[in-house]
Amino acid sequence: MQTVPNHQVENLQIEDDRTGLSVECLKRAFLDNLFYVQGKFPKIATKNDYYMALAYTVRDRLLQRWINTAVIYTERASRTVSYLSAEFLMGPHLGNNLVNLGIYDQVKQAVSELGLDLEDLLEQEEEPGLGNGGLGRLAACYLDSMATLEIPSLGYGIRYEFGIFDQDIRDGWQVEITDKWLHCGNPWEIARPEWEVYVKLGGHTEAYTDEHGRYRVRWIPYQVVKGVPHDTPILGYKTNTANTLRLWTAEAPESFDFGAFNSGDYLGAVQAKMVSENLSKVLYPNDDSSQGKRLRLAQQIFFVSCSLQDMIRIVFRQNVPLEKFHEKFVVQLNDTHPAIAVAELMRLLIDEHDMGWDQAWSITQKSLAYTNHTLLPEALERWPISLFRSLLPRHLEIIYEINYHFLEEVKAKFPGDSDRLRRMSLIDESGEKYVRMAHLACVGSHSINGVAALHTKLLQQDVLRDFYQMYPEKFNNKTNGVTPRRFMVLSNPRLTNLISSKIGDSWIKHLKDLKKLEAFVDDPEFCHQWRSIKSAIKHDLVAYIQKQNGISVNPDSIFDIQAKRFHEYKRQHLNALHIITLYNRIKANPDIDITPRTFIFGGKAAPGYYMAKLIIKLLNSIADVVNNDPDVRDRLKVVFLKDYSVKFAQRVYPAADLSEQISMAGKEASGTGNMKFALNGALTIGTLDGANVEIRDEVGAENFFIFGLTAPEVYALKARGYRPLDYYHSNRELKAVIDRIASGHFSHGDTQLFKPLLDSLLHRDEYLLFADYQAYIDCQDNVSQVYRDRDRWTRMSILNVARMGKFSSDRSIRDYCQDIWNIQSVPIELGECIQAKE
Ligand code: 7GP
Repeated sequence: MQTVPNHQVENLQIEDDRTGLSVECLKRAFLDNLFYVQGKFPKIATKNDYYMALAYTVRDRLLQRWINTAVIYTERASRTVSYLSAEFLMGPHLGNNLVNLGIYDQVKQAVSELGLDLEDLLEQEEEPGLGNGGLGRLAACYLDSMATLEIPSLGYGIRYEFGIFDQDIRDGWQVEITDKWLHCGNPWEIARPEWEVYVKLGGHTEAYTDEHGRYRVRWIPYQVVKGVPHDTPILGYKTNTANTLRLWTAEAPESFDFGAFNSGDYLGAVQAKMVSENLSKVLYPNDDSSQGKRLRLAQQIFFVSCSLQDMIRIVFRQNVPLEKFHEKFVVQLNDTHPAIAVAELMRLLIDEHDMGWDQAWSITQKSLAYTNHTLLPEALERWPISLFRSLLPRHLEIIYEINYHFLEEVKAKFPGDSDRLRRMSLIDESGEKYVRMAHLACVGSHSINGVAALHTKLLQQDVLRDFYQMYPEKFNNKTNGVTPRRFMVLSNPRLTNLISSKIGDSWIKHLKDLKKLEAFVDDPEFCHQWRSIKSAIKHDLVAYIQKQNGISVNPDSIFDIQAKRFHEYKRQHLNALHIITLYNRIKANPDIDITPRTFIFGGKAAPGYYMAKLIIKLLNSIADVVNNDPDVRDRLKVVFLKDYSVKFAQRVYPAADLSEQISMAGKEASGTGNMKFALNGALTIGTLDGANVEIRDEVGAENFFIFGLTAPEVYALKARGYRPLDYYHSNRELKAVIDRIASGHFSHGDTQLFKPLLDSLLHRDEYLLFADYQAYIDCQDNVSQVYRDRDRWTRMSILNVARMGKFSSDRSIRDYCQDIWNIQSVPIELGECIQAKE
């Protein structure tokens, strides 16, 4: 109910159809939006029309909160977090907004009274897949937590026209299809053309002397691109805070085309427009690897420059002096993709806003903070100097100057250590020259963090060791977390309701409260309910698999799931070796007593990553043989679920019994899927890598299936000289598995198909599958044993959930707020401010 200021009718209370939350009001608003926004009436409306009408109905309710939030932030000039990320993997908005608004049930009832099914409408949403995997999804979880904790924040990124490709599987191979997420329109965003900004690219620089006789540099670009912000409100869970995700689209500045148009060069003018628009055309589909492409660097400077200019606009609008930029904003760099911010903020302050170097440098360092997300050398971004100079000539000059001052500092701290200077320089001069973006990020930030305790330790000891020795005070750990709103309340309502019926619902905002579940672990009735819920969810997935893959699956089998990007270090092929081991045991002894298992895989491979795609082909080939071999008698099933996405993940996590987290120790920075599975009651089989270490510490070693070499053991083995062939020759089961693949058993007799994969394992095995094979098989045998004791398994499952409190993204965000951002919450009251402003 809202008060309408009206001088004739004081204090009249009406329920506004754009804000009211009652079922009647939602129904009216829904039909109104169908009519006036979609331009349809029920008789001819499509499902998509209904989805859009509902989305607009929900958006109206968001807008009320969003505008109130904006007014309060503006009035108070609140300190704000800017989260800069090339990826935001948001997942579908509608369901999440219903949960966070607290109107899921009302809306379900409203649409059902109109003869529609809410689940059906939710299915309609095309998710914005503007990210690859872990890093992009983490950014999305953090936006949810910042809004829930009422922390003023802005997410800044790129509004890619094509997000991550859709994956099809043809003849077992991955095929990529362009993702057209915008083709039905996006009801969640609002364009803000009035806040457009311009970004320069290419050209050259010129020195000049200004009117005060100071040495200055002017940049004459080859091209200018316009950035137009598109804003999406990000609502917190049961708060009035709605923060903003601001994504930039690239356009050609109109004025630029006129010359070409007037001279009759119509196509030339259109060409310039196309070149500009390319900048926000497509997401690079690589996870954990960097390609060094010009367009990618152009995307990075594009969104970073747009975002920093936007922050400066806000600073001025709020009458904050530019010298206090770092008091108004703290800018978190999500890996090195936005690391060019170091040079760009310096350039804006010095060249465009007349600031001196020292002051600009101090502001830059105080504003920026850097999160590293990977230990893989191939993912550390480096740009060839020639490319850098041709696209960003002014930034290169600034980077040289930063480097000069920085190396002076290093010399002062470590006199006479020229090798250290060479290692630490922002410029790699060992062969072709490169700019090292991680070094730039380290030097230009006041904080450097890893994403799990082990990861941060390895950064300090290895990847960023020199920087740790130089600036130990900058380093800190921020273990990742996930939002329980999307990954429990929305995706697993049955378990959510059971838990809340026992311990109340405070855990949704204070995940540590799940601890109270421990009191029920010996309650047979509760354990029974727990198990029947898991079973019901598994039945749903069985139906889905039947429909999607035409495979019939035994719902009582262990649902053993590995869902994540395909990468050799994540070792989906180690999982494959286990499947074939079981298959071989059955072939050797058809009556063997094996605990039935369903192996489920989901995930995409980077289109140019041949080996990852071959692993997908291998899994599908194994599925074909195992699922159809009469000897197997339904004891094993292998299912590859295509086109893994956030929407899809929400369906998969709740159904898992066993979560596969089997990367080679020392390679997975954290992992976040591991947390989502465990939160939904799956047990983990995993190596001591990334956040697995902390998950095991929390849930207790007795509730976790750990195996394999530790990170120090991996280093030691590699240092001694690792010989995979020795394992092959000395391990009978391993040899039989490899020989089975080599024989063409899974490839219709083709002995060449998987040879590249086998050769790589037999002769290099960079990720030590053979070294970990026996430990993995033994551990899996133990899993099968434990699963037979249903009571024990259920108990372990409950304890896993009860002890997951640490892994809420709310906890991560609180840690960032305290240790890095120095920022407090700003609660939002509804109503007062819009009207107060009139
Ligand atoms: C991922 C890491 O691989 C994963 O371990 C971590 O949980 C996640 O980030 C969030 O911190 N990294 C990426 O997705 C990625 O693209 C390259 O890293 C920069």
